[in-house]
Parts: sequence; C-alpha cells; structure tokens
Amino acid sequence: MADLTKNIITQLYDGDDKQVASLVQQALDSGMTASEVLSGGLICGMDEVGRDFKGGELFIPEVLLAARAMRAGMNIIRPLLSKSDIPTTGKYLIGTVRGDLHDIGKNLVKMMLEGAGFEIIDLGTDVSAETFVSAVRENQPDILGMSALLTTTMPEMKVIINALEAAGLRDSVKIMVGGAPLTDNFAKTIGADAYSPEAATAVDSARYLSRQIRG
Ligand code: B1M
Repeated sequence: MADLTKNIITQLYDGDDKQVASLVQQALDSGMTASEVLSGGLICGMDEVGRDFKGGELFIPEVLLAARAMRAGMNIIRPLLSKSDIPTTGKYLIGTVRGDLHDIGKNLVKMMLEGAGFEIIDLGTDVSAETFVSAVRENQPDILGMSALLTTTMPEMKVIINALEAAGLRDSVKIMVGGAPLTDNFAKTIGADAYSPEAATAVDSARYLSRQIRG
C-alpha cells in the first residue's frame, strides 16, 4: 500500500493523468479507503508540486499537468467519498472581478486549492459585486478569493468588500486577493485578510486563514 501511495505521488508530480487514475483504482481495489488515497496520495502529491513551484523548480505548464492528473484521480474517488470523509480544509469561493476576463492564474490557484482539499465554488470571470455578495450569502464560504489582472479592475475589489460590509457579511468570511498588479500594501489598504503573489503561497495563505476559522 505504501508503494502504491508513493507511486501516486510520483506520477501526479510527473503529470501522468492516466497512470494516476490507474494507480488510484489499484489502491482502492487493494483495500485503501477513498479518504486514505486522497490525503496520503493526491493531496501529498499536490503539496510537493506546490513546494517545488514556489521554489522555482517547476513551472506553470508542469503545475497544470499535475493538476489535471489530480483531477483524474479525484474523478475516481469523489463518488466514493461520503460527506464526512471529505477533508474539511475549508469552503472557498473564488472569482475574477467585474470587467476582468483573465482567468488562467485564477484557475491555477483554484486547482492548487482543490489539490489541498478545499471545496471550491468558482464564479468565473467578470463577476459583479452583487454576484459575489449573493454567493457569499448562499454558500457561506470560509474564504472568498478575488483575482484581478488589470490595474483598472483592481479597485473593484474594494467595491466588493464595501458591498459585503453593507450587506452585513464582511465578518462572516475571510478575504484573499491576488493577481499580477496587486501588492501586499494594496491588499491591506482595501481591507483584505491576505494577499498571495502566486498559486503555491495562495494555498499556504488559505490554509492559514482556514485554521483561524476552523481551529
Ligand atoms: Co491581458 N493583459 N488583456 N489578456 N494578458 C495582461 C494582464 C497585461 C499585463 C499585458 C500587457 O500589457 N503587458 C495587460 C494589463 C496591463 C495593466 O493593467 N497593467 C493586459 C491587458 C491590457 C489586456 C486587455 C485590456 C488588452 C486589450 O484588449 N486591449 C484585455 C482585457 C480584457 C479584460 O479582461 N476585460 C486583455 C485580454 C487578454 C486575453 C483575453 C487575450 C488573455 C486572457 C485569457 C484568459 O485569462 N483566459 C490575456 C492574457 C493571457 C494576458 C497575459 C499575456 C498573461 C496573463 C496570464 O494568464 N498569466 C498578461 C501579460 C503577462 O502577464 N505576461 C496580460 C499567467 C498566470 C498564471 O499568471 O494571471 O499573474 P497570473 O496569476 C498568478 C498570480 O498573479 C497569482 O497566482 C497565479 C499563479 O501563480 N494570482 C492569484 C492570480 N489570481 C490570484 C488570486 C489569488 C491568489 C493569487 O487569491 C484569490
């Protein structure tokens, strides 16, 4: 079993989706639970990918392949996971702000968060403050993540935070922001709880915020 888990980690790191799917099936057939395969194999594999992406040893195309392999494994185990089996890393609502159609970075962040066991609700791109507010009200996420790639759309993040405040929802959710033109200082100025310059640190920040909420 230890060999199978190790192989899942290696093949996921190498981005081989077919191998990962086959190994996940073998692990289940050998008696491992879906939860063991998820936490011991797939999440560990994505953690390694995140660490090496952060360290500059892996680049975006490799991370995308690894995320695809992660999804191939998840497709097999998801139907087997009962609600109580799913690791409760946190519920994460994410979207690119109004006026902005860039989603490559946001999708990368989303995949890394999925790899870390977060339940993701993706609102897509060009998302208005009204839609963010309704989605926070309906889904009650632990964390709201906003992405912006244009200097002209960055201010929309403050509009969304103001709208959450006006709706009495600001204190119900942690807010994380990211995107190439942003800075830590900008995030502080608009009242966000965290800023991440790239996908691997986004996972670290999300885990940190989630621990603050869930203990
Ligand atoms: Co546009 N674009 N674009 N573009 N585009 C940029 C961003 C730009 C820097 C290019 C340039 O001029 N040099 C420039 C912005 C200038 C500025 O505002 N300062 C620009 C412009 C001007 C525009 C248009 C206005 C062009 C036009 O039509 N005249 C237009 C705007 C459309 C709109 O949004 N309304 C436009 C359109 C497009 C395309 C549609 C063609 C396409 C987007 C396709 C898509 O996303 N589906 C596109 C692209 C691809 C780019 C570049 C080339 C690449 C962006 C990208 O995907 N990077 C970009 C120039 C560049 O960066 N070299 C550019 C790869 C991605 C993995 O990185 O998105 O930074 P990034 O995400 C990182 C981090 O930022 C962080 O983690 C990610 C992974 O590590 N991160 C988060 C991102 N979101 C996060 C959220 C988090 C945490 C971390 O927490 C929630």
